[in-house]
Amino acid sequence: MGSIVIDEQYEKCRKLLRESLSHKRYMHSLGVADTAACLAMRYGYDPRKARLAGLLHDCAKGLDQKEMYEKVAGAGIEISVMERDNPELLHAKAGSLVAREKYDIEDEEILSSIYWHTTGKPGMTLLEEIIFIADYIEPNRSTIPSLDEIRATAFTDIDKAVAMACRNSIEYLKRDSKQIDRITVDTYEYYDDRIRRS
Ligand code: DGI
Ligand code: FE
Ligand code: FE
Repeated sequence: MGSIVIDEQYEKCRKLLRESLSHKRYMHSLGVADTAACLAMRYGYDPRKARLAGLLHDCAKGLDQKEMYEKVAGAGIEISVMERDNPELLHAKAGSLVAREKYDIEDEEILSSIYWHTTGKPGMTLLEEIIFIADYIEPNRSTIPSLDEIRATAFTDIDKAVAMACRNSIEYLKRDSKQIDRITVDTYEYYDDRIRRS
C-alpha cells in the first residue's frame, strides 16, 4: 500500500532535487523546507508555499561555477565583480532560474525568495525573510555562535532574528577575510535599524 501523497508538486520537486544535490545538501534543503513551513504557520503565510521555497532554495548548488555564471549571465542578469570573484554568491540567482526552468515554479514570490536567500536585502517580503532565516536555523545547521538564541528569536521576532543572523554572517566573513557584498551589509543595517525603532 502506497503512502498518500498530499502535495504532488512538493513530492515531484523533492525527488528531482534528491538527484541533483549531495546527500548533505539535500538533507539541509529538507530542513529548510520544514523550518520555513513552521515559520509560515507562526507568521500567517501559506506553509505549503514556504515549504516548497525552502526545499528549492539551494537547487542550483549542484551546478559548477561556469554553469552558474553562464545561466545567470544568459538570463540577462547583471553579475557584479563581487559575484564574479565570490561564486558562492551566485547560486541564489542561478537557483531562481533553475527553479523556474527545471522545477516549473512560476510563483514570483517563491522565485524571489530563492534569488535573495544568500545576501538578503533591505525590506524583504515575509517569504523572503522566512527563507533567509530558515536557511540559517534549520535543524541540520551546526557550529554557529548564538544559534539557539537566533532559533528562539526567529519565532518571536523575525526581523530581529534576521538582524542577528546578518551580524553573525558578517563577523564570520570578516574573520575569514572574505569580501563582503554591499547588499549583505545593507541588509544588516536595514534590519538593525528596524529593530532599534521598534
Ligand atoms: O547555501 P548555504 O550554504 O545553505 O547558505 P547561503 O546561501 O546563505 O550561502 C552561504 C555562503 O554565502 C557562505 O559561504 C557565506 C556566503 N556569503 C553570504 N554573504 C556573503 C557571502 N560571501 C561573500 N564573499 N560575501 C558576502 O557578502
Ligand atoms: Fe544557499
Ligand atoms: Fe541553504
